[in-house]
Amino acid sequence: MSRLTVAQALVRFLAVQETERDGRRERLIAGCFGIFGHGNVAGLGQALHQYQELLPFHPARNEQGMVHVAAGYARQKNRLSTFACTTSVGPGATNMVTGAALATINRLPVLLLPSDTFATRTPHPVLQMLEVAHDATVSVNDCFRPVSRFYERVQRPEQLIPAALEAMRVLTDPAETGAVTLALPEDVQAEAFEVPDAFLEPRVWTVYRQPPAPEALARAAGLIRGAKRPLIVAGGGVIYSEATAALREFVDATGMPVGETMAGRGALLSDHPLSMGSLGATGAAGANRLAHDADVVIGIGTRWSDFTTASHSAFQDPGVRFVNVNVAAFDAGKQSGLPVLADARVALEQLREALAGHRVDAAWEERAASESKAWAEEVARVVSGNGDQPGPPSQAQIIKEINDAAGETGVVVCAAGSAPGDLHKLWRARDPAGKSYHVEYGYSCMGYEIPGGMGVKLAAPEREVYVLIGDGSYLMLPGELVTAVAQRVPIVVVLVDNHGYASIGALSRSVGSAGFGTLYRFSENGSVPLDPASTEVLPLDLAANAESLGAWVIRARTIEDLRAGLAGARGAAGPVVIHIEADRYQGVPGYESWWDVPVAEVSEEESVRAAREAYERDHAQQRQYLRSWNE
Ligand SMILES: Cc1ncc(C[n+]2csc(CCOP(=O)(O)OP(=O)(O)O)c2C)c(N)n1
Ligand SMILES: [Mg+2]
Repeated sequence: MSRLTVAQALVRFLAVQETERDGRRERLIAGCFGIFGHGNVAGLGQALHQYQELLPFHPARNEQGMVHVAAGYARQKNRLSTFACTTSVGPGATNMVTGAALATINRLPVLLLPSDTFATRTPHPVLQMLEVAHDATVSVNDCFRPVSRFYERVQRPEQLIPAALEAMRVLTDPAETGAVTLALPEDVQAEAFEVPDAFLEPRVWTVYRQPPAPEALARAAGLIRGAKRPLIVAGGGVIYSEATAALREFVDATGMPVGETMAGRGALLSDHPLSMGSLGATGAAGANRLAHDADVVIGIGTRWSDFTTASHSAFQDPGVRFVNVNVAAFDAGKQSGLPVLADARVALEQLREALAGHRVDAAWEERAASESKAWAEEVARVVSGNGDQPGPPSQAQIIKEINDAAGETGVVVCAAGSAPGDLHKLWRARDPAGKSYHVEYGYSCMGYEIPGGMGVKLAAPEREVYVLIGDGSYLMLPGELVTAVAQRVPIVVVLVDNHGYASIGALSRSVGSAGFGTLYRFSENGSVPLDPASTEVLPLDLAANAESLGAWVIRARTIEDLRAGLAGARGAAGPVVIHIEADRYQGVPGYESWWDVPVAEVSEEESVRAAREAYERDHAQQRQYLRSWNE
């Protein structure tokens, strides 16, 4: 027994947790990010100071940002390691709610330690406390409940022990993982108790590879054997389970084409003849044409988001059936599919054996291979820009430069704006482990890019990390650049400035609303200017802004400047920001796809009425996927 405060016991505990998969071990909690206030300065602040050698502490600039660092790190580590994040009470705590939602939606482990108001309640109402007159057990931290996979408020010191153990279990369970929140009242953090030695001893959390039930495997093999036009949809689960080699072997053995989700992009090398690239709303032409006709769709490690299914319009065969390989029963049950509850790698290996000697119809395979080739040519065309036309380069050209600079192992990090869709279509994945493409598109959270990229670099210092960020996203959360400067994290941030929200501007035009409110401009009478043709932009200098935060800034005007900047940024000792203007209106087109964004049913505006008509036509393509796998 040792007499320790709750915070001291927690820090000592976190420092000795490990994960293990396939016999490889690593630290579960790599360190702790934090911002101190009265809620945690004497509790966790004191403990982290005392045990600096055991659990490294990293000061952050914004609580949301530090959760993004943890999420980016966890994703790069295939969910086997993450960071803890400590905050004060009140605003510091609730600043983490967005980060928690992002982690939970993307199924990424992050450990959140918001401080809470006094368990004793004696000094209440304490600074920054929300008073709920009818329910004294409520605090602002209850906002974490819906966005956490495990939540507990530790009201007594002894409660730390079961809470901490349960937290580790959820963090390391691939089916349950997400944000885990332990709310720590400020008085309880500093309270001492007798801590059993066993609680402080090293503990290993094994991540087992769950094999599929034999019946499920047999049924899946039967369905696939009977398929005339099968299509694999590779999701993030393929990459997290390190199943990219198993996927390649499966594809080589069976001749089945593969489309990829946002999280699964890069699961198969882009040059593979059966790699169809991106699928769905931001999908490649060939991938979407195959999806249209597929009769059996094998989803592996996907949560079937609306971008993947093109809002339930991608798969049009009236008899289409789904096989869902997933560690989470919740996802395995979607689309009336045959659930194959299993680790992606084991399932792919066993399916390959069960299908030994089987190969898809030659015509289907040939069609896929020719679509894959045609798509590579289309990508090459789109990224080559528009010749010698004056004006800033297109985003597609910028993506090509980053793709070339990244080579085989560089990682592109992105989250919101027009870049994720463009990247999904255009990125040529060249890393056999599938780790070159890191687009956070579960929450598509503006502001994730810089801290998320920092997390990636901390997890994989040997890789070059390229953060692709729009001016809008940059303005949401530039502060973590300071953290990257302070910690000398050499990420390369390519800041694409098109003076506003180009993606939402295009979306607004497509629903008939003329890009309303999406350009950065001076307001008129407290409102946005009514003249959509007005081109006067705000005198913002985001390059100077980045410079003022301590980053090394390169101002690129041409695509050649960008290329030179990317080459020059190599080997920098801290973050480099390459600022470049991009053409606001020269977007990458959509290919054989649709995304359900509802259009006003009635309007005085002709443009809206026209958009509504188009919407109703497209909407008729929406399907419910009700045919059961065993029909
Ligand atoms: C936190 C947050 N708020 C709002 C949105 C909705 N949204 C998606 S993209 C976008 C604009 C992004 O602008 P920018 O980063 O400049 O990229 P661009 O669209 O110009 O490519 C907005 C407002 C979001 N995804 N995240
Ligand atoms: Mg922009």
